Amino acid sequence: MRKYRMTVIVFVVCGFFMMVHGTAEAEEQQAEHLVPVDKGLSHDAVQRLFERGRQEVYRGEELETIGMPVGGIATGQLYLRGDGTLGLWQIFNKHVFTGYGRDCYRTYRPSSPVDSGFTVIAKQGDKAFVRTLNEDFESVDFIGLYPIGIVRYSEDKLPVRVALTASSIFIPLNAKDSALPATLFHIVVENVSKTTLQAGVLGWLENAVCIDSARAVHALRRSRIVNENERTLIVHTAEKVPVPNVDMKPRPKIVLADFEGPDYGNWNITGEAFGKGPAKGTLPNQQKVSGFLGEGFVNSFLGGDKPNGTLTSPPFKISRKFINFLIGGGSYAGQTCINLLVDGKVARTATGKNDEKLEWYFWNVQEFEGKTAQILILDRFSDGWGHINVDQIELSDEPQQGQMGPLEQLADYGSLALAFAEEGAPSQNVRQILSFLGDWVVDLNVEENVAWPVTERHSTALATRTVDLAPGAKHTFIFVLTWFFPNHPNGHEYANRFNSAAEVAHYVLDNYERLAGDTAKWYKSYYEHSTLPRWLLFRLHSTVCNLATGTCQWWKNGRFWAWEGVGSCPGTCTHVWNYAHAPARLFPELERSVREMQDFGEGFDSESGLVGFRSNRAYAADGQCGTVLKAYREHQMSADNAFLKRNWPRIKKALEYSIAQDGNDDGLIENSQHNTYDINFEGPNTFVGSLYLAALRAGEEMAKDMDDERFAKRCRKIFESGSRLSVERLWDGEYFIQLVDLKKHPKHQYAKGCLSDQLFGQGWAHQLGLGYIYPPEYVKKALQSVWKYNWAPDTGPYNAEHEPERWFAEPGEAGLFTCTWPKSPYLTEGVRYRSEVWTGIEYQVAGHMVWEGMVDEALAICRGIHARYHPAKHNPFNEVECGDHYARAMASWGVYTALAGYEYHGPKGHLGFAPRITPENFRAAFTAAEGWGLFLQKRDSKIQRERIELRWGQLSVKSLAFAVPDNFRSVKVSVTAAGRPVKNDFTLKDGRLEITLKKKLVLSENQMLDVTIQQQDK
Ligand SMILES: [Ca+2]
Ligand SMILES: [Ca+2]
Ligand SMILES: [Ca+2]
Repeated sequence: MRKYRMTVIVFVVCGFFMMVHGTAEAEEQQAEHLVPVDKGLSHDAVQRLFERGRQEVYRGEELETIGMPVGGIATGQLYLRGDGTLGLWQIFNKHVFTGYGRDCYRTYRPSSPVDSGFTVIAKQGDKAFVRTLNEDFESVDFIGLYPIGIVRYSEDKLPVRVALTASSIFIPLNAKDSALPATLFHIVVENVSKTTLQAGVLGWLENAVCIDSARAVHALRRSRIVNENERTLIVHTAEKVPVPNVDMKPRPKIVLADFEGPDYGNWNITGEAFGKGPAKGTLPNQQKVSGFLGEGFVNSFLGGDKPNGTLTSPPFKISRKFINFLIGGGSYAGQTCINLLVDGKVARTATGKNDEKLEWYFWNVQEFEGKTAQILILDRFSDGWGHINVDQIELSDEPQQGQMGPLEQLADYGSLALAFAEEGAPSQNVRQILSFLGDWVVDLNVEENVAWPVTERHSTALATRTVDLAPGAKHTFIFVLTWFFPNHPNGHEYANRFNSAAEVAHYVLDNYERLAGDTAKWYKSYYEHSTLPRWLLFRLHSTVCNLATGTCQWWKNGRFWAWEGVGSCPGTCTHVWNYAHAPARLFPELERSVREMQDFGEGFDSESGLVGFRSNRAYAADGQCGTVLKAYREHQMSADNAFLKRNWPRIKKALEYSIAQDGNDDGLIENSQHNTYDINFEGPNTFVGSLYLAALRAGEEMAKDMDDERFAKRCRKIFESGSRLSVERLWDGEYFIQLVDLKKHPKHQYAKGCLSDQLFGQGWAHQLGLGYIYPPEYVKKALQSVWKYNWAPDTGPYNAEHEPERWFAEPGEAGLFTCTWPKSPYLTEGVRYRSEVWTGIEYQVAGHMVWEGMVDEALAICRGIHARYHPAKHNPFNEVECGDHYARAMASWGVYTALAGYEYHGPKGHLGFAPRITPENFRAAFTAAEGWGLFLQKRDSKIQRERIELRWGQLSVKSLAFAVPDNFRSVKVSVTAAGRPVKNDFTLKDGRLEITLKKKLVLSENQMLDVTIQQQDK
C-alpha cells in the first residue's frame, strides 16, 4: 500500500485547520437538521447484523409483492411470483416505461397476463388428488435467492408435498449460457402418506405469440404438441391467414370521424386536454406533428402534457371487419390511448409510440360485427408524452397495414415452448386429468396441432407419465419454458444462436447437466458455502437480477445496452452505471462490450475525447471520469492486455478530456460539471473531484501497463496536486465541501453541505487497488461524517421538514440522504434529489465504509435497505429509483468485494484478499477473468491458512496478497497448488503479505491453491 507523504500535507493542513476550525466550531448543528447523531443501534442489534442467521422464508401476505426475475440476462422480464406462478411476462419486446420513480416505490402484486402453470396429480387407489401450484394451497412458502426461487406447497389432507424450483441458467463468466431465453423448473413431488401412490404433473401454457398485436393483425395462432428427442414439447407460434374472407368483395368503407369540422360534433368531451374542437396542426411547444389527413385531428397536447380529458364518440354499429385509424402521441397503455367499447367494456385498445407522427393502426373486429360500439379517446397522463393524437377513424373490410408491417416482422412475433424433459403421457390420459380440473379461465387442449384466430386465447396442456412413489419417496419432474422473440429493433444476441423457442428448449435439455450443474455450483458457492450473514448475501446478490429485466438488452451485434431503470432513460448512462459493479465482476464480457461499442465506440468523439454519457454527444463530468475507471476495471477483469491495447488510445484521450476541463493541471475541475443528479455542479468539489483523481491514478497505472511513462508521470503530477489542493481548499474540519459562489450559482449546488457521494472516487480507488487519493485520516473522518449527518434510522422527521422530490423511503424506515446541511442553512434550491434515499448511493457508501473498517455502519445501511424492501411492503428483488430494477442498485457488488478485501488484476495474474468481516474464519465466492471459486481463510494466534478453491474455469496466478494480524511481524510462508509445493518470494509490510510465485501457474477446475502463513517469534 502506498504511504502518503504525510510531512508535507500535515504542514499545509495544519495551517488550514486553524483557519477553518475557528469557524467550524462556532457553527452548531442546524436545528432543522433532524438526523440524530446517536443512531440508537444497540449492541445486540449490531451483533445480529453479523450473525450468519437462518434463511428467510416468506409466506402469507408476504408472497403478494414478490417477483423474482427467472429468465436469462437481457431476454425480457419474467417473474416468479411468491406463490410459484409466473408474472409480468415482458418478453415480447414491448417498451414498458416505469420511470420517473414517483410511483415506483409502492406495494402491489405483479400481474400475470399470460396463463400458465403446473398441477400435481396424485392417485392413491381409487382416489385422485389434483392440486394446482399456486396460492390456493393451504401452506405455501417462498425462499428466493437469486437466481433460484423455491416454493414449497403442502396441505394436511394431501398425500404429497411439493417443491417447485424455478431459475434461469446463471453461470458467472459464461454470459451466453446465462442469457438464454429460458426458465428451468424442477418439481419435486414427495409421498408423505403411508401407502404407495402414483404421481404426475400437468403443465400448461397459453399461446401468447402476438400478445400485443393480436387484436390488430389478421393471423392464426398455432399450437402443437410434439415428441422430439424423447421429450414432449408444447410449441406455440403464429402464422398468416392466406387471404381474409375471399367469399365477399370488400364493402365500401365508412368514415366514422375525420375531425375536419370546427368542433367534435356529437362526440362527448370531458376535461381540458382536447379543447372544444380538433387541432389544426402542431400545438405550442409541441414537436412537429405529421401524418394526419386533411387539416384537423385530435391532439390532446392542448396546454402541454399536464391537462387530461376524454373524447367519446356517439354509439355506432360495427358493420365492417376492421376499424382503421391514425394514431400518434404517448405510449401509455390505459393512459394515452384509444379504446373500442363494446357492451361498455374495453374490447380493443391502442396507444401511440412516444412519437408525434400519426401512423396507421387497425383492429380486427369481425367477432363484434353487428354490435353497437363507441370509441373512447383517453388522456389521463400528465408527464412526458402525456398526450394522444388520433385521426381518420374508418370502418372497413380491409385492414390498413401501416405501422404493423408483415406478421413475421412484428415485435411480438416468434415462438414459445414448454418442454418436459421426458416423453409425456398420451393425450387421452391428459384428457382424463383435465376432466378433474373443472372450469378454467382459458380453454386447455391436448390436440397435437391446432390453430385459432389470433384474437382468441387458448392454453395447451401436457402431462408427464405418472411414477410410483413409495411412502417417503420423491420424484423430480423437469420442465423448461423457453421463448424466442427476435424482432427487437436491435435484435437479440440469442437470435444469433437459435431459430425458435423449441431449439432453445432442446439446447437447455441437451446440456442440462452442465447448465443446471454450473448454476447450482455458483448458488452453493455464493450462498451456502459462505460465512457471510445470509440476509446480506441475499441483499447483495438480489440486485444482480436487474440484468434479467427490461432494464438490460444484449443486441444481435453483441453490444450490451441498458436503460437506467426498466424502459426509462436510455443509453447505458455513464454516470448511473458508474455505481454498478456487479455486471463487470460477474460477466466482464458484457461490460467490455459497453466500453468498446459505446463509450469508446458510438458515444466517443474522437476529436475531443468526449464520452457522450448516453452514447450521444453530451458531457457528464462524473460519467467521463468514471469511464476511465471502468476501463481499468475491465482491463483488470481481462485475462490479458488485449482489451487495454485495443482501447488505450481512446481511454487516454477520454482522460485528457477531463484534464482539459481541469484546465490548468492543478488537479481540480472548477468549471460546470453536469452529473448524476441531473444538474451541474459549479466549482471544485470532491464528488467529481475524487472520481477525477481516481481516474488519474487509473490512467497512471494503465499508462505503465502500456509503457507510456510520459503519460503516467503526467497523470501522477496532476493527481498529487489535486489531492493536496482538495484537502487545502475543500476540507471543512469534518468533511469535504464544494467551493461555489452561491450568489452566482444559487441553484443545484451543495456548498457547505455534506454530500453522501463526496468520496465516490475514493471508493472506486479501493475497488481497483489504487490506494488512497486523499490522506486516509481525512477519508475516514469524512465517511464518519456522512454516517453521522446523513444516515437516519427513521427518515420520517427529516423528510417531514424537507420533503423529497420522490419518496423511496417511508417515514419509519431507515435511509441515507443524498445530501444534508448539518452546519449551514438547508439549501431549498440545493443539489437536486437532496432529500431522497437511493439504494445505489447507499451501497456505494457502505462498500467504501467496509474498506475503511466501518463495517458496523456499512451493515446497518445495507440492513436498512433490506428492511425497506421486505416483501411485506415491496418486491425484494426490485430496488427502484427512476424506474424499476434501477441499474445503480448493482453497486451492491462493491460491498461484497469490499467485505472480502478482494483485489484482482487479471493480466498480471494478481489476486488478493483481506476479509473485513470474521477474518478468523472467512469463506466467500469470488470471480476472476476466466474462472471463479471459493476463497477460504482461517486464522488463529499462530497460523493463518488461505485456500483458493477453483470451481469453474481456470485461474492464472503470479502473485497473491493477504492481510495478516498485527502480531504476525515475521512469518514463514508455504504455498502449494494441487498439492504440490510452489516456490515463492514474499514481503510483509504493515500487515500486508505479498507473495510472488517464481512461475505463473494456472489452476484448473477443482484444483486448489493453499497458502500457510506461520507466525514466527523473533
Ligand atoms: Ca383529419
Ligand atoms: Ca395529458
Ligand atoms: Ca483546474
